[in-house]
Amino acid sequence: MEIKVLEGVFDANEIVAKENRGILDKSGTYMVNMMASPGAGKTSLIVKTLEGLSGDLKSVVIEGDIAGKVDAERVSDTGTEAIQINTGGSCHLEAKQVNTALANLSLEGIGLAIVENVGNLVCPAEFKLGEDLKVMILSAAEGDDKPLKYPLMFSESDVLIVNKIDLIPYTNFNLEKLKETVIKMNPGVTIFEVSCTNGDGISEWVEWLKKRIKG
Ligand SMILES: Nc1nc2c(ncn2[C@@H]2O[C@H](COP(=O)(O)OP(=O)(O)OP(=O)(O)O)[C@@H](O)[C@H]2O)c(=O)[nH]1
Ligand SMILES: [Mg+2]
Ligand SMILES: [Zn+2]
Repeated sequence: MEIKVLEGVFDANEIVAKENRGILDKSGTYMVNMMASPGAGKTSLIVKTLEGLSGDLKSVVIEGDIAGKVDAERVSDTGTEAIQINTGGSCHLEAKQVNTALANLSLEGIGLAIVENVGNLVCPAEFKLGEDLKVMILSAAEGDDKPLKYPLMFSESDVLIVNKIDLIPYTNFNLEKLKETVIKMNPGVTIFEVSCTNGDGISEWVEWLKKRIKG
């Protein structure tokens, strides 16, 4: 019996990702894809980032969730336009969903689009969205062994943000060990250490992002 190989699924995604890239280039919009497991602090970091950027850059947020609009509401409360994608069960975002979101936003004058991917440490890393920057967040509460168990996201990401560093004293999380493991897997990665709760490290990340967007 002939075995079907589903390579085409990814090819089709890449075609739409390139289309997204074209749309973003036209409007001069920088797009960040934020990925992490559920509850690591994606929405918290997005809100902190928007606060840090205030006035410097007009932004929009594309929220990906299986269901609900809780995160889009949290972002919208900051005064930034947010659009919610409900994947209806799928555990990652694909380029076509982002394409639809981009078509429903007015990108004129928008310098930054932040995408919050579905909370999942596995497959969001496999799907290009047309982004400029892949950012992954790992919270200290999740353990320093995660790069060894979920290698793709750690090796694919341009930036690793270690969040919830305020919790480190209450855990066995070894920050130095984590950084050593990740750098071995991904020597080009840029690492930030932050707490969305007390604001530690947020300005370093925001300043770095601003410079990166300016090119
Ligand atoms: N102690 C501590 N708690 C944090 C920090 N950042 C976020 N939290 C809390 O962690 C929980 C999850 O944060 P969210 O920002 O909703 O996480 P998320 O990754 O967007 O979650 P999903 O969208 O459901 O995948 C919330 O109760 C936050 O208040 C932090 O730096 N320190
Ligand atoms: Mg969220
Ligand atoms: Zn998935």
